[in-house]
Amino acid sequence: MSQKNQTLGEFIIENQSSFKYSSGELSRLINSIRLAAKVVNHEVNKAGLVDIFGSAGDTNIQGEDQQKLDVYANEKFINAMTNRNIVCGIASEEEDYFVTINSQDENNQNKYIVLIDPLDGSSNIDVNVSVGTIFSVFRRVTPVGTPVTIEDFLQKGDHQVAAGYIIYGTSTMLVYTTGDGVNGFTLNPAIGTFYLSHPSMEFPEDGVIYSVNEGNYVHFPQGIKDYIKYCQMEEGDRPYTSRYIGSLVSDFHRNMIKGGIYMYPKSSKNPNGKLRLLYECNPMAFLAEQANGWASDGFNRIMEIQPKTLHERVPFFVGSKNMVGKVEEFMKGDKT
Ligand code: AHM
Ligand code: MG
Repeated sequence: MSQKNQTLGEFIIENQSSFKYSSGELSRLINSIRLAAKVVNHEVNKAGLVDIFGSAGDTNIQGEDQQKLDVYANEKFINAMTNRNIVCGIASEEEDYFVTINSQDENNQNKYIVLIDPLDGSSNIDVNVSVGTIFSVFRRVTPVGTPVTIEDFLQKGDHQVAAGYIIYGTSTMLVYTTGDGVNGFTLNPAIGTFYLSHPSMEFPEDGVIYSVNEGNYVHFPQGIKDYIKYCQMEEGDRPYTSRYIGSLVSDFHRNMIKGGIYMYPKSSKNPNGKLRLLYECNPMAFLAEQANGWASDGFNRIMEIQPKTLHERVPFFVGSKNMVGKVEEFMKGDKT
């Protein structure tokens, strides 16, 4: 029985057997993400010292090259997973193509592939706003021991075996699911340990927060314009409150706790929206559904979309069930 104050390490061991493909490998994978998260957290927390230590491309006072934090995070997460012989392939929002791991080794029995957005919302770093890491885990579909192929990565979100995010915020948290609910762990930075602080997280079925970049309003489809007007109209608990950090992980996290919807619709500027199906939408959709929420592209369930390319984008609506349902109703009436 999981309990508050349990460490992430204890939680992983205790829950390993409840995972249907349990072999310990997935536990080791989550462990490697936990370790990389701590390293990246340390670096993200120092970001404000950039004027003292030097910015990307500079050499710092100790003679070390300074990297952009998203490049740094990408390296740390990929290294943590690669060096431990856990996964057979990784695709990252930071890389053009997927990385194959130990493909030549016939004894390589690694079954998992990972898709990762190492530092989402990184344009917020300069202004001290929370950013996040998002990850999605699948079992490979090609035979174990052979090189991974694009087919292993282009799976529907429905086939995810785990997904999660790390939020580098006022506290650093790791929130993840292996298909058995969503649990959140908060880092105690003094001792470098994550503790179970938010067991069984759930979106309230309804909420009063809508999160969208309203600066794009005139470019949105009519259905979304109508929904935004609906949110602003006086009736019942409306007008709703608008909260938009512009950092998906942070907006999602707040909405999951308080009840709300995050939207990145298509627009005349971005016909497929902005967010990436594989690195951002699928993992957040899996978490949302595991937390009693919902995720849609306005018409279809996100996790049923068949991906065609690694970096494809998709309109994204995620959050409290009834709110996402309402957007779908408005989009049905949209003839634009
Ligand atoms: P990124 O992957 O380049 O960081 O972009 C994703 C981010 C999300 O975290 C955030 O919700 C969105 O972009 C904000 O976009 P915009 O500035 O267009 O509102
Ligand atoms: Mg991103």
